[in-house]
Amino acid sequence: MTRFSMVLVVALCLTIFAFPETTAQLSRNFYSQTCPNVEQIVRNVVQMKVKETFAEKDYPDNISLAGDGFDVVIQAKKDYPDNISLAGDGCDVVIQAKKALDANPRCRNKVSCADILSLGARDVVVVAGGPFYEVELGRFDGLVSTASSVKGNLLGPSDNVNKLNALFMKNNLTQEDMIALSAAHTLGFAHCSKVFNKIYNFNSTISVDPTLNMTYGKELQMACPKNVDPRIAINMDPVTPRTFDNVYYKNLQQGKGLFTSDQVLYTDGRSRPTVNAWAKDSQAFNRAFVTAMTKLGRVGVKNSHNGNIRHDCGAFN
Ligand SMILES: *[C@@H]1O[C@H](CO)[C@@H](O)[C@H](O)[C@H]1NC(C)=O
Ligand SMILES: *[C@@H]1O[C@H](CO)[C@@H](O)[C@H](O)[C@H]1NC(C)=O
Ligand SMILES: *[C@@H]1O[C@H](CO)[C@@H](O)[C@H](O)[C@H]1NC(C)=O
Ligand SMILES: *[C@@H]1O[C@H](CO)[C@@H](O)[C@H](O)[C@H]1NC(C)=O
Ligand SMILES: *[C@H]1O[C@H](CO)[C@@H](O)[C@H](O)[C@H]1NC(C)=O
Repeated sequence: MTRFSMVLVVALCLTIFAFPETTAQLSRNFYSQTCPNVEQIVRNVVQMKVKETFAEKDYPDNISLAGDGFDVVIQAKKDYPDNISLAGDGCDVVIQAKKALDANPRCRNKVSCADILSLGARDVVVVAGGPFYEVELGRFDGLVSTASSVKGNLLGPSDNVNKLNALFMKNNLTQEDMIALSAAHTLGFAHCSKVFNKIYNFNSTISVDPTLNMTYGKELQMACPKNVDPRIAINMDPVTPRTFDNVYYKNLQQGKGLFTSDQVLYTDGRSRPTVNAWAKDSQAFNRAFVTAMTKLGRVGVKNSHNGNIRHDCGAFN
């Protein structure tokens, strides 16, 4: 899927690396004795990846994505089925950072993939102009990773506010957290297939989504013709796709939410006031985002009894 926007997908990747259960002891200086440079090492890899991504001349037409729009970082160039790209290229930044850490004798096999992912998500936000925040560390990596075990923990592009709230609530996150984390779609790309229902009248009885801004709808139809190459990716934020900002909410006010699950935040009277507030006040949004990311980072944390430190982030030890 994507190479750049790492954020909500964090929710997704966290479920891959660390499944819910007990809460281990998290702290900001967890690696101060074992790997004091962990933050710098991860940041360097993330910064390099972002630079590489944007240096590509053919950006973004030639970039194919994975995932369901809650998309992450990486270089998924051809494996477009969601599960394949996430398992493979989808977590490439994490794998690269792990390599960089393990090249350092002190850090070797000390830093969990789940922690690398949490740091990397923060670093992408910062590189893209979003808020800095301290990341709590000390997660272990999960010992189980199956499609069936994450099934109930993934959102879809057509989900409504009830579904969004239910899933977040299950993970001790509020509607505010949900709306804040949805702004991860201020960065990154998605596959055209995820918006076909929204931009084409496949059924004569169903018209094009009435909440869609028709100017934007026409642009989407141009970018995503019906016979589009399934690898083609489109920006999730059509206005400031490379900047982490509250334009995501301004877009929703204008009917420019890419997914139904974005636009419903404005359509639904329960979430609309928050969308309006954060469209107006970027500092309030930044604060809410940091709060929500920190809470998300506490969900399902593994400890040394039910997790370990993976040697290879893409495989069990
Ligand atoms: C991806 O999902 C498809 C269908 O759901 C399944 O057949 C395939 O084995 C999965 N691939 C991986 C790598 O999990
Ligand atoms: C949610 O919070 C409750 C009470 O603190 C806790 O028992 C439960 O494990 C938490 N759920 C998750 C998914 O972290
Ligand atoms: C078209 O309508 C049928 C029957 O109402 C429905 O099952 C199907 O999901 C619809 N397809 C799309 C693309 O909306
Ligand atoms: C739709 O988008 C256009 C162009 O970006 C904008 O000028 C217009 O105000 C939007 N329409 C609505 C209803 O917000
Ligand atoms: C994009 O596609 C072209 C032609 O298919 C290929 O030559 C190029 O390497 C691709 N670029 C990326 C970044 O995948």
